[in-house]
Amino acid sequence: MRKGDDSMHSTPGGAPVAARLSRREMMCQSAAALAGGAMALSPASVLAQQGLIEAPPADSADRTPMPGQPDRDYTPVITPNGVTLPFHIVDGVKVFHLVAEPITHEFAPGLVSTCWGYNGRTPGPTIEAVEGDRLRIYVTNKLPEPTSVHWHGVLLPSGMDGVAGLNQAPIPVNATFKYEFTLRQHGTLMYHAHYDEMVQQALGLMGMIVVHPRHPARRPDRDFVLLSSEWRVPIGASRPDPNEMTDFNLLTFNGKVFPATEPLQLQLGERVRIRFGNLSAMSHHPIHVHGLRWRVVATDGGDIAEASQWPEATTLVPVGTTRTVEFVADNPGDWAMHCHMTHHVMNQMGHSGTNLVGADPSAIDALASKLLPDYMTMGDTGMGGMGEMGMPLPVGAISMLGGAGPHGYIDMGGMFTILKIREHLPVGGDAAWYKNPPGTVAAEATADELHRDGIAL
Ligand SMILES: [Cu+2]
Repeated sequence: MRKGDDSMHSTPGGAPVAARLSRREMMCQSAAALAGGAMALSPASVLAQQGLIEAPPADSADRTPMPGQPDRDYTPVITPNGVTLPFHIVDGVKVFHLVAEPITHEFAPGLVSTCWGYNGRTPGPTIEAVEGDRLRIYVTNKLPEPTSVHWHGVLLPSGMDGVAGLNQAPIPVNATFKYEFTLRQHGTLMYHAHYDEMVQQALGLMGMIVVHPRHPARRPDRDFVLLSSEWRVPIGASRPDPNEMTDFNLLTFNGKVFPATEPLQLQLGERVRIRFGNLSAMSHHPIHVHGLRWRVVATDGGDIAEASQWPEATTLVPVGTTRTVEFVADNPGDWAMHCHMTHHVMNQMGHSGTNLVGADPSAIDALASKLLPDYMTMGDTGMGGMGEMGMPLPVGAISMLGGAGPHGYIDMGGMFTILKIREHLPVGGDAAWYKNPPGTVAAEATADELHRDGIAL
């Protein structure tokens, strides 16, 4: 029996269990386990037999598998607007270093805030590894208060789980803690602060973890991670308000609001995987894709058996979960992908105005323009096009909607991005707007067409 083996645990009364078994009893147990394979299974083995997790490596305590390498063992994930955390290998262990610290973060051009992040950014860099890898993650705390890191969804020893006070002491200011565990699963997981959670997550202390299978049945051509979060940045404030509970005004994919979200560029026919995570404080996000449909293939609990996968064009990603979807990029074009909650696809200034839809502002305009020659009441006919007007904005604010598009202004903000599917992607750089084949763009109906089809106006 190996030193450190689980079966060597002590009973409350005294001697280790193994010491109380006779040699004959132990031999009988071993023989039965070998013959039947059903006795003396660890809980992890039981879960593995049920197909809920990958089988733990039988010799994980003695031998670390060869660390997985990008390209050779997996197709590296793409983190739009983000980066992957570098590692180096020491004695077969992948060594990572996260630094929790105050950062300067740009939600979109014109809106810069002081947030808290890892290694200079929010979300922190994506941690990427392979099932069976042993990880050693150093966490240095440069925040003004203690912190800790929880590895969300990772199956690991209790003392590595990161809940301050429960699993470990908080990491003091300026201290560096070491986490170490072997990955015995694959999937889309996350990491986030687990000390003063409400404040530390509201200020940005979060990131994604991607664990690739050791022997994948198939690889996607492109593999993306998008982490959703929500923020309250009052106009003119220099940092997010972590006390906000309901009225969030910036909804982000990987820390950015549209138009700052980087488009996902896809070659026609590619097999694509997108891993959505949600570490918003309060909001679930129904993520909707246009022009395509996908299958939900995994959650943060693991893979969904193929027979149980279901097709969707909108996938709800609840708070504190991941949802992995796969599809074939079979429809060329520029396709919106966004949270379907309408307040989650507009920015800061759009949430708290007075409702003027249907009001007649002409009397007010006449009076006010005597004092302010440029005065004009807005919003009485709706709020479309407001971002386009290029009004001067207060410091610490961005336009409530949008960015320039190929057919005018795109009246969207917040948790909105674009999938660009092309027959030929440019090498490096962004694909230009899609050129629709002639006759395939919605346009004003002609009088002849209306007459032909019996549409009376
Ligand atoms: Cu949403």
